Amino acid sequence: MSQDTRPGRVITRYGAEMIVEDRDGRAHRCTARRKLQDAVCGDHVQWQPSQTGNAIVVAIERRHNVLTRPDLRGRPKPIAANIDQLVVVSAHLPAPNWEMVDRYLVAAELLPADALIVLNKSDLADSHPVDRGLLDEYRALGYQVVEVSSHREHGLDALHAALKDRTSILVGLSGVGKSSLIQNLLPEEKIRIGAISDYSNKGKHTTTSATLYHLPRGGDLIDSPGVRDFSLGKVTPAELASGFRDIAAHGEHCRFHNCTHSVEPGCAVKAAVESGEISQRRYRNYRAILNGLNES
Ligand SMILES: Nc1nc2c(ncn2[C@@H]2O[C@H](COP(=O)(O)OP(=O)(O)OP(=O)(O)O)[C@@H](O)[C@H]2O)c(=O)[nH]1
Ligand SMILES: [Mg+2]
Ligand SMILES: [Zn+2]
Repeated sequence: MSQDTRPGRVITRYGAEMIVEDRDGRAHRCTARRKLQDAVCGDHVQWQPSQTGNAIVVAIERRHNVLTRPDLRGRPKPIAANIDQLVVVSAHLPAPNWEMVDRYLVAAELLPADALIVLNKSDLADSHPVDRGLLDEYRALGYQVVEVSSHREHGLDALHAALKDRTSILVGLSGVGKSSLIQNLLPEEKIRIGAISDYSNKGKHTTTSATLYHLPRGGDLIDSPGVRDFSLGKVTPAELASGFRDIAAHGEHCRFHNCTHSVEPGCAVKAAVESGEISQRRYRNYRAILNGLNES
């Protein structure tokens, strides 16, 4: 490699072009070498400046993990890399899809990354109530649940604290307010947000590419394009069970070590569902995902 190869981190990517931030926090427009087409937001890279046009990304550092989403043909498409925490954002409106939340929680366990559950638009709690019992259920499983309103700037301190000193990514349905939360957490960086979305030149408010921001109180936060649904892609039944904390804990006591907790005798998970230690809802979600794995 030439001497003028420098370290940087991919902030965002649009097609073949990306923005790479250098060690001093300066942004550079880069193109990837053809073999490196899969560099994504959050990747640590080596790049070379150029006098004539875009700088060039010449190498991607080894990733800790990469969050993927199945594309239209079901192939895993990388969204963002080197993630410490998956922030699963729901809202009072659109109504939460708790099955999808469970799938994201499995994805977090498998990355591996921590998971944080955020419920936004608490200003709409009276007109669009959610089942509070479900929030308690997730808290009992050990997940932190933070309720916020980006319109009323409610709950942002708790969110700041939960995002400190690591790289987190906001995921969830389109329209739950992920980008609005970023705007609230980074009031003094609005110009930069504007600059980056101008660069995308799509003229839409909805997010089209994962983009990394630096939080004023420490930590990095990636905004990602919302989804209509999220599926896990290729996972094994054992991986799936390990992603459900409640099921994994009881699954150690099943008669068969490779129990899928569906039809086997001596299943400690089914016993725990019957005794109420595991919620019927979580078990139904587990079975629904398991059935989906058998079909694909
Ligand atoms: N009432 C209310 N509306 C909100 C709140 N936060 C965001 N919104 C509105 O929800 C809509 C969607 O907000 P966005 O921030 O674009 O949502 P997003 O999750 O980034 O959407 P995608 O980029 O499509 O994934 C906008 O009209 C926001 O003004 C909130 O706390 N309360
Ligand atoms: Mg958005
Ligand atoms: Zn079992």
